Formats: sequence, structure tokens, C-alpha cells
Amino acid sequence: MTIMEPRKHGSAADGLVGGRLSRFEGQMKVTGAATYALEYPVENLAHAVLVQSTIASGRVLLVDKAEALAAPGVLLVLTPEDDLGLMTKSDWFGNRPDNQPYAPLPREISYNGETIAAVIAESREQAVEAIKLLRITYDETPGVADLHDPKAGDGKVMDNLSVSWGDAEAALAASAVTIEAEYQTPREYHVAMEPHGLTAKWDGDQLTIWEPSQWTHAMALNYAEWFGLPPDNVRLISTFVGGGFGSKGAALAYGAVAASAARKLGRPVKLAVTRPQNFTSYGGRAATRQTIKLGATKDGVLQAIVHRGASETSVTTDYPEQTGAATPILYKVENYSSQSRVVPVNTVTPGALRGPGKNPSAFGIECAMDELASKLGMDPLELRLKNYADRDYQTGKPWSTRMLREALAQGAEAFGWSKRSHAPRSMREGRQLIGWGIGCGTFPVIQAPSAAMIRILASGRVEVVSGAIDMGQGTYTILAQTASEALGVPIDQIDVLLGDSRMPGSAIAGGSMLAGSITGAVHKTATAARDELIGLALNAPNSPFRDTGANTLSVAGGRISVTRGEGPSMSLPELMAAIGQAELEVTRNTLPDDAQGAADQNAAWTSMKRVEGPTMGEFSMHSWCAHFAEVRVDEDFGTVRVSRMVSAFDCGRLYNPKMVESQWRGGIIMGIGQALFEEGMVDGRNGRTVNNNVGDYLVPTNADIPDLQVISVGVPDLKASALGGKGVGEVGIVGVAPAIANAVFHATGKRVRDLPLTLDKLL
Ligand code: MCN
Ligand code: MOS
Repeated sequence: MTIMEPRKHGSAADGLVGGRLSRFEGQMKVTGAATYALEYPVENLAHAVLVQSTIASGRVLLVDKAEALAAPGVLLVLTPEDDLGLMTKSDWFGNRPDNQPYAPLPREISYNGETIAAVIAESREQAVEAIKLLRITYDETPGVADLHDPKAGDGKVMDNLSVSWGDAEAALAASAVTIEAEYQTPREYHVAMEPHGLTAKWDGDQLTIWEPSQWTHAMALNYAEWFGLPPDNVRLISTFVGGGFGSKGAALAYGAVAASAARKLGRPVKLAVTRPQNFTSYGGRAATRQTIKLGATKDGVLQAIVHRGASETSVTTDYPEQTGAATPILYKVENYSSQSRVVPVNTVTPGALRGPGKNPSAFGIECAMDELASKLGMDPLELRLKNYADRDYQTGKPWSTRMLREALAQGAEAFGWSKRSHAPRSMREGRQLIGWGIGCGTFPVIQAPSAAMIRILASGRVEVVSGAIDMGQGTYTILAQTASEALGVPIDQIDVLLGDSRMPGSAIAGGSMLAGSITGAVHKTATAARDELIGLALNAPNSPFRDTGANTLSVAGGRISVTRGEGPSMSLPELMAAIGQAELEVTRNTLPDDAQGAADQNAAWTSMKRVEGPTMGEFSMHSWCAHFAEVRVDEDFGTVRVSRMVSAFDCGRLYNPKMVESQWRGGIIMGIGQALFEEGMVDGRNGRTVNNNVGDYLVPTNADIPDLQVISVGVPDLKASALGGKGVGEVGIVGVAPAIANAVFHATGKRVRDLPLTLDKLL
């Protein structure tokens, strides 16, 4: 187990909530001292390599493995012939079908790149060689390549995503000014630095999994359910994660394959999913298309929004990428109608990618607002302020907090928006056309329960323990700050231990819900630990505080003392020694009192059962942002560069502004990638992901990223979380691509409505 040694940075106040403490584990990660899942030294390892289908649709007739089995070092070949004896696991909400077998190596193929076999050998190289000797025959049937395939059709309406109020069609028809446009976004992928994979090791019927994870407890349960084990028999360890962005929240087919192989062989198995295989072992953001119609008065008062969206899904599961997710809450509108469809195609089931739903949704509505401003001859900033939503028009509920007006105002001020000459193609420097654009973004506040343990050791060191994970967002760091503040113990006395399903349960590091949830749990636990410590100091037979007559004590700077007046003052180790206490351990969770039973707790840490959405209470709770982008488009070549961005955010209180700014910038950088580069390309003949590598699937490099100025305009929101913060991790990406697309229109007079904004679309 790795213990984080906090390093001193800056002033003491940096160690408290709101301080700019640097990343706890930052130095470990950049010096290679952090052990990632696949680097754990496990003895007697065998190595598994996956084999993926090369057709999009059909059946595996035969995997002839005779030659492969005879190759040097080969231990086992798993194919659809092998019954692995697994059962289907629960879904996100904890629902599980009865007696339904699960085959991670299916015979029926529903997409190109589906895992159909695995070779396990003494070395990875031997397994890779043996794969070349497999003879696979298929019975291929016609497939649907993607959303644009004429065979794809219109798909089916998702009733639960259809929203309307007022009479949008009538209000649109009666509007003086209208626009209608179709917007498209392509398939996009997570491409986290750390690829997927795992090591699985059995000790009798105990299974240990080292695997990067966004949710240790839920993934451990996934394995337990597949193998029919009591949940406690599986331990999942994920101390460090090199990025997840939504792709590491659940155990996937390859995990079942590796763990099955380990069980069959009676020895531990490591499986590293290759970079190309990553593209189809978990789905990225689905391709989307949406039509938006806006109606307004001549002076720009919005009358109606009509939204029709579609996203591709797999032929096995309806996973909607909700293009209508941001549309209803950004502006004041009395007449609204939205409908979403999913279109099944032969792809891996798409998944959550930073800002799911909100992201493509904001691309639609924020480009559409720019088109409306342009048609009205109005400043797009003025149009947004004019239609400012004073409440949530979908639910009628008041906002908990919404500082979007301030974000627009302060962002505009810092950017110098008032100097914009509004006509397209009216700003240039030599052959470079300059454009300025705005895009707003939002992400819901999602609330989930969590647990934590605090251990005060005889040495005076304090351990903060939780199964929560840190994939780079800063969980280690903010939890040390939270515990330091609540306990009154300096930050350099605190160790944080995370990422192990044996530790207390936690919310997922997903949906931007972890920080608000887990800081609440640690704050509660640390406060309880402090109270227990004070109780011991006042009452323990040998305590020097026993006879002071004090009814409480204070803990500050790592010392415990009588709050007022004269009396002893002791360091934590001195007190622990005096009262003969080896350690003090306190565990608490944030579940309601009537949900403290084991079943309720297990469900809380492994499913979305207890998760509360942004409008489940009296208020509508969201993070907000406004991005201002400057682009330079080469008039001759059509190349687009983002030359400057200013983004202002309302994310409530910031637990650590340094982490938050880094989260925002990370989101903005991903947004720039989405705007300019990212595009999963599909071979129409066989549904293959053509650019399934980081050489061809382009993400931004340092040279693509200009100075990014980020501004916080939030105020503490105690309805959103225990300490007043709202979600930070995802909102940064939302609204970036439309800000850039709108800037490109302003620069060139060309409206590009399908991402990415490549030069061929501008020439
Ligand atoms: N934070 C804060 N004050 C707040 C809220 C958050 O200081 N009011 C800071 C903290 O450092 C916290 C971080 O921001 O650790 C993110 O907090 P939060 O918004 O609660 O998000 P989660 O911890 O739930 O992280 C998940 C989120 C998601 S859903 C994606 S996708 C994403 C993201 O975080 N993936 C990431 N940021 C990522 N950052 C990195 N480096 N790698 C990823 O894979
Ligand atoms: Mo984030 S896409 O919710 O992991």
C-alpha cells in the first residue's frame, strides 16, 4: 500500500480548505514513483492478449486454435467455445437479471473490434506471436457502419428524454425572427494517457484485481457478481489512475476474460489492452446530430426553442448521448419542445465522456444562439444577457446559485469583448482573419453519499482513508486539506490513502460528484474524530486534562489545549502516550440515519440508487460557465488556431483553486481538441475504427494551446454540498467548441455546423 507523503507548499493557509496546495502525488507521478495498476509486481504472471473481431456483424463460426496452442509459451486460448461460467452483473442502478449467463467472448458479433478471443502465454510477446496463428472464420452479415450510413434510419424516440412546456411550434410560427439549423458532432474518444488493463490474481476463492478505476467498490462488485462470489471476496486496487474521463467506471469484458483465465490457469494474469483496442473496448462519445429552431421577437426576446436530436448507439444497448441536456436550462423561454432519438449501429455501446450530454447539447444551442444574434444584427453577448434565465424554466424551480451573468460580465471584461467589431470578416491582421466568439456551458450538481475513516496514530500522524479515487483531479490533495481544517492538524501530519475497495465506500469519481460528496464525508468523519479525541482527553484516567474542569478543548496546529485560560497543551503523540491510546479510528458516512444498514450501504457504494440529480430537491443546482475565444484563420489555407481564451466559471466554493484552475484548463484543452481535431473515423465497408491510435486520432499538443485565462465568479452554495462547492471536473469542456465555432464564423463569415472545424470546411 502506498502512503502519500504530503509536501509543504507555500503558506500554512494553503493546507486548509480553499488553499492552493500543490498536488500530493504530483511529484510521485512525474518521477515514476507512483505505481499504476499494471505495474504492481505480482509473481508468476501469465500474460493475456485480446483478439478483436474484424467484422461488424455476424457470427464467429470457428476459432481454430491448434497451431496457436502449440506455439512456444502458450498456456491457454479462450474463444467463444469456452463456457466461462459467468453470470450477468447488475446495471448502474443495482438491477440484476436472474440467472442470466454472461459471455465476454460472444459468438454473435455486433461491432468491429469486439473482443472474441484471448491468448495467454508465459510472455506477452509469445501471446502476440501466437495470435497470428489463430484461424478465425466468420459468417458475416450486413452491418450499419455509423449514423451516416443510409441503412441506419431514424432510430427510436427515447420517451424519457422528451421534454416540452408551453406551445413551442405555435410560438415559433408566430415569431418575427426564426432560425433553423442542423449541428453534428462525430465520435470522440477518451484517449486517457493510461490505457485500460488489469492484473487478476486468485487466492482460493478470493480475487484481487489491480485495475485503474473511477469507482473501486462498484467495479469490485462487478467481478463478484460475474463469478458468483460474496462481494467481500473481491478486492480492487486502484491507487493511481492516469486519467479516466468517464471510461473507467465499470468492469469491462476484457476484465472478465483476464480473471477467468487466471482462474483456469491457477496463476495471476496480466492483460494490457493495446492502444488500438482501447478504442473499442469501451465506447467513447457517440456521434450526434441535432436540429434547433429558435423563434424570437425583433428585439431578440426568445419565444420558442424546438430541439430534435439523435445519437448513435449500439445494436445491443440504448445509450443516449443527450443532445437536449443543456438546451432547456441555459435561457429564459416560455415555449419549449425537445425530443431525442437513438440510432442503433454496429458500434461498441457508447459511453460517458467528460460532460456527457451537456457537451454536444451546448454545441447545438450555443451555435444556434450565435446564428440568431447574427440574424438579428445583435451582439451575441447582449442576446444572452437579454434572455437570461432567472429560474429553471423546465422545472419552475429557483436556482440554488447561478452566477452566469457575472461570468458573462467578468469574462467579457477580461477578454475585451467591448472592442469587438461585430460584422463577420471585419477583424484581421495581414492574411489572418480574427474572430471572437462566446459559448456558455453548464453541468448539473449531482449528490451522492460517501464514507471515510480517520485514524489518529500514536505517532501523531493522521490517516484519511477512503475507497474514493484520484485519477488526476486532486482528491488526495483536497481530502488532506479537509481533514487538516476539521481536525486542527497541520497538513504535513496527514496521509491520505485512497483507491481500494477494502476501504470505506465512496461515490464514483464521475458526473463531477466526487469532490462535493467525499469532502462532506471526510469533514464529518474528521469532526467526529476530533470530538472523540477531546472526549478521551477529558475523561481518560491518566489524562492531564481530566482535572482542568474544562468541558471542551481545542485542537489547533496539531496541539490539544484548554480553550480558554490556563491549562496543559499537548501534541497529539504526547496525549496518545499519556492516555495509553495506540490509535483512534473513526468511520462515518453521509447516508441518512435510516439507511445505515449493510444492504443500504452496499447499494450506496456500488450503484446509483442513492444518487440525487440536480432538481430532486427544492432547487435547481448546476455549475455554469462562459467561454470567450479568439481564433485566427489563415485566409489562404483555412487553418484555424485558437489564439486566446478567457473563461469565467461559477462552481460555488473552490476547495483548492489551484486544482480547480487545472481542471478547468484541462476541460478547455479537451474542448479545443473537440473543436479542431477530434473525429473518430469509421470505414463504411466494415465498421472499423480507422484512426484507432494517437497518431491518427488527433488531440491537442502544447503548441495548439494558447494562454487560457480562467476566472472564478462562484459563491459558496451550501445547498449543493456540505462545504459549498459545486462540480468542477466536467463543466470546463462544455461550451468551448461552440465558442470556437462562433469565433470562426465571426472571422470568416462561414458557419461550420459539424465538428471538427477542419480547414477543408473553410476553403
Ligand atoms: N474541486 C474543488 N472545488 C470544488 C469542486 C472540485 O477544488 N468545488 C477540485 C478538486 O481538486 C477535485 C476536482 O476539482 O478533486 C474535481 O472535482 P469534481 O468536479 O467533484 O469531479 P470528480 O472528483 O467527481 O472527478 C470526476 C470528473 C469527471 S466526471 C471527469 S470525466 C474528469 C474530471 O473529473 N476526468 C478527469 N477531471 C479529470 N481530471 C483528470 N486529471 N483526469 C480525468 O480522467
Ligand atoms: Mo465523467 S464522463 O462523468 O467520468
